[in-house]
Amino acid sequence: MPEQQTLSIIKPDAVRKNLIGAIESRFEQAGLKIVALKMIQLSRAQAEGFYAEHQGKPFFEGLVDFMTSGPVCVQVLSGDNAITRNRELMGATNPEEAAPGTIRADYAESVSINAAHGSDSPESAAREIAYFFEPGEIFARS
Ligand code: RTP
Ligand code: MG
Repeated sequence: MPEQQTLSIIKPDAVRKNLIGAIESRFEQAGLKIVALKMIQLSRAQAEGFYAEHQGKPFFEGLVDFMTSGPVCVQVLSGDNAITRNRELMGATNPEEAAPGTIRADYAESVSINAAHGSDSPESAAREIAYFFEPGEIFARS
C-alpha cells in the first residue's frame, strides 16, 4: 500500500467532550503518524471554503454553524493507505450506520454532529492539507 497523507479534523463536539486525546490515540494505535497538528477556531469563511463541495445542500448552513461553534483540532495523518484507513477508523457519516468500535459509532451524536472529518480521496487530501498547513508545518517522520 502506498504511503499517503490525509487531513483529519476533530470537530467541535468532540473537543467539547474532552475527546481530543482519545481520538488522536486511535490514530496512533492504528499505526498512523501525526505529522502536523494544531487547534484552531474556524471562521465562517474558512468553514464555507473547506466544505465548498456541499454549498447549496440543505444541511450546509447548519454544517457551517456547527463547524464554527468552537475550536477544532486539525491534523495531517501519514501512513500506508492513510486516507482509507482514517475513513475506516471514523466509520460512516451517520453514527447509526457506523461500524461498532469506530470513532463515530462511539462518539458521534448524529449525522450532523459527528466528531471527526477525514479526506475522502487523494485529491481532497491534497486540497485540504494545503488549506490548513504550510509545507514547513508538516514534518517528515520515519
Ligand atoms: P466529512 O466530510 O466531515 O468527513 O464527512 P463525510 O465525508 O462522512 O460526509 P459528507 O457527505 O462529506 O458531509 C460532510 C458533513 O456534513 C454534515 N452532514 N450533515 N444533516 C445531514 O444530513 C448531513 N449530512 C452531512 C456532517 O457533519 C458531515 O460529516
Ligand atoms: Mg466529506
